[in-house]
Amino acid sequence: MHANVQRVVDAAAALGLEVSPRTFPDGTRTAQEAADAVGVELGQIVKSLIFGVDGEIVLAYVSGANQLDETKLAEAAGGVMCQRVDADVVRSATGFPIGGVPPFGHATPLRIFIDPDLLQYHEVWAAAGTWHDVFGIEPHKLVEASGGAVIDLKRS
Ligand code: 5CA
Repeated sequence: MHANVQRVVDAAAALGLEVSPRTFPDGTRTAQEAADAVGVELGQIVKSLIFGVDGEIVLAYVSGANQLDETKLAEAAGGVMCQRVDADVVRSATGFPIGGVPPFGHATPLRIFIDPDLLQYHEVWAAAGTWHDVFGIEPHKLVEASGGAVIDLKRS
């Protein structure tokens, strides 16, 4: 198992979750690639997106079918300005590369906001730390384990 994946499995265990990542050699770097690899709907893929809100790094879990509305995320976080951050900031805040950022197990504690559209599925799939590894989880477990706030974040 890749060391990043082991970190995700260990972080899950620390949260009381047992996850079984699956490896896809053709890649799961984007939500579409992950959906195609696993054979699920695009909406079932959890995008773990990092943004800066008034200088605070925050994390949003967004359904693969949706685009994040930066104004909504700023409001959800109680801030004003929301901006995308660059790959180095993603790496330092989470410990993982863009395209492999998992929903938990990060290098720094991050406030988390969750797209409610993820809750309509029995199972969703999230990155497990690399461009090739993902795991399935019941969305309500993801909400409970992450302590994230479920709040509308999607661009309409
Ligand atoms: N492994 C897949 C499915 S779980 C995955 O991680 N998808 S993702 O959507 O969560 O991660 C890719 C996301 O990173 C893109 O949707 C995009 O929003 C973001 N991204 C891509 N390039 C950059 C960049 N240069 N800086 C910041 N964010 C980026």
